[in-house]
Amino acid sequence: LIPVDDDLLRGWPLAKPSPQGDKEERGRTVVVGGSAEIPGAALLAGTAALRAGAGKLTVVTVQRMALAMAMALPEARVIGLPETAGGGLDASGAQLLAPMVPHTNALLYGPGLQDEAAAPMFVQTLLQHLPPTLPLLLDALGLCAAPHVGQREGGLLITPHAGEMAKLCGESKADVQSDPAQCAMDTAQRLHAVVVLKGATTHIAVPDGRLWRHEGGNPGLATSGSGDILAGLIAGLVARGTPLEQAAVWGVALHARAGEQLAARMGGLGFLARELSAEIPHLMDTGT
Ligand code: NPW
Ligand code: AMP
Ligand code: MG
Repeated sequence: LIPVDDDLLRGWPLAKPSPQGDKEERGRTVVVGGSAEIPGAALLAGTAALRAGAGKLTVVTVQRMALAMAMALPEARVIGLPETAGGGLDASGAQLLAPMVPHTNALLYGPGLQDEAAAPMFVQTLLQHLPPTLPLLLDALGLCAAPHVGQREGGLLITPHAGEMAKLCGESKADVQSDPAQCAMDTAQRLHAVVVLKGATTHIAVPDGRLWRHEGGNPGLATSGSGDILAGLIAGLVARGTPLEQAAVWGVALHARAGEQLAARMGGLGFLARELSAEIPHLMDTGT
């Protein structure tokens, strides 16, 4: 069990951009999520990906929210797709989407999605038309697709909280919380995934058995949209070329430290998830 602390991060630095580097070099992130009832989650995740230094961002959401999304996040390309009756993304849209995002470096699926029944079908269809080397990240409702994805060349990364993990494992939340480290490791092996099991203590497990534990952050991080920021942040790091496990460890640490900084400046409770993102660039510069 490896503790995520300053020593670990100092010895495992994020790659620096080359001085001549352009935005292509730091990769394209595609965030698929948001729905009429929860449009903000994809916005938060997309913003965090850019704050992590990703070069380009595309947000894919339901057609009727696309214009609002584009106005709220002018740095993004925004693609609107057809909706299911349940307010999710219809799988027919996945076939339309694939040729529009051919050079993606990280695909995040899930924040703010509605329609659990339709969620796995959309991403399965999309993956059939995208290269197997593309890293896939699943969060929120996108997590229900995790058992259907199989082993991926580009890797799979999931970011459940204890409630979502319980559902994914068919266990009770109390079972997950009684031994989160074991649960993260078992799930990493079963799903061939990097698992970020979130909480006040976060465990990060990879299929080969390695396990990290992060303690830090503060209760102010337990707020609406906080997990969407974490998922986008990790996706942005992956788009930059960071290996999945390093992106997971660094993403968790940066997210927690962003919370600590906001707490110190504003107070321990009541900062907004969207305010976490702006803390990230400076934290990345100072190393830890
Ligand atoms: P309960 O009720 O707490 O007992 P949430 P979420 C459980 C989007 N958002 N530890 C909880 O159980 C997200 O992207 C959009 C243990 C419940 O059964 C997602 O798509 C926002 N259990 C969606 O909303 C901002 C926990 O898990 C289940 C737990 C759901 O978001 C907000 C689901 O719980 C939000 O991020 C924990 N720490 N937390 C927007 N701006 O539009 C939850 N559970 O609270 O409905 O799940 O991850 O917050
Ligand atoms: P979500 O539930 O998906 O919005 O994610 C919540 C985020 O806040 C996760 O990254 C958790 O690890 C983090 N978090 C929640 N509660 C705490 C806490 N008490 N201390 C530190 N981090 C927390
Ligand atoms: Mg969440």
